[in-house]
Amino acid sequence: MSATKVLVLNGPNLGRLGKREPKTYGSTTYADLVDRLVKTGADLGLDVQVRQTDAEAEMISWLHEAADGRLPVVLNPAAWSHYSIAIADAVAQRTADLIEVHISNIHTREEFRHHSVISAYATGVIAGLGIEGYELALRRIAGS
Ligand code: CA2
Repeated sequence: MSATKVLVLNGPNLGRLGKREPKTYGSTTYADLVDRLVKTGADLGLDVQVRQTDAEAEMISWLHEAADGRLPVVLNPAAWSHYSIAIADAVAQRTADLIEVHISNIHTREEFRHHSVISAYATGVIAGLGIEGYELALRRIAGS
């Protein structure tokens, strides 16, 4: 049987992981995150594709691709979490599990980060567990 394809989609500024703000986002670089998630996915029998964009239109096209292909998604919408109805509308079209992940605990940070407009349309939400949150999301997808 072929491996289940999963998209791990990352929003704006997450390509800067490991380069700035290690106290908030850890010291793992984006390249290391990609390697780790591809390896974790392979161990779980998943074909994981990790992508990052700073462009909202590109993220929406990836969410459409997932919806049309019935692909599960792990999504860190980054700052879009807090205001993008366009991303929320694209997530609402999902046809498979979509788990929202935040590296930091958005609920202990500035007030404007406490609410995610995406969460109502996600299967579940993981926040504050660092990059392990992505791996837990993949485990959940592998088991479902
Ligand atoms: O905790 C998360 O994963 C966030 O989604 C990250 C977003 C932030 O806007 C959300 O409130 C919470 C920001 C991503 C910025 O990532 C950086 C990583 C390293 C250095 C600078 C920014």
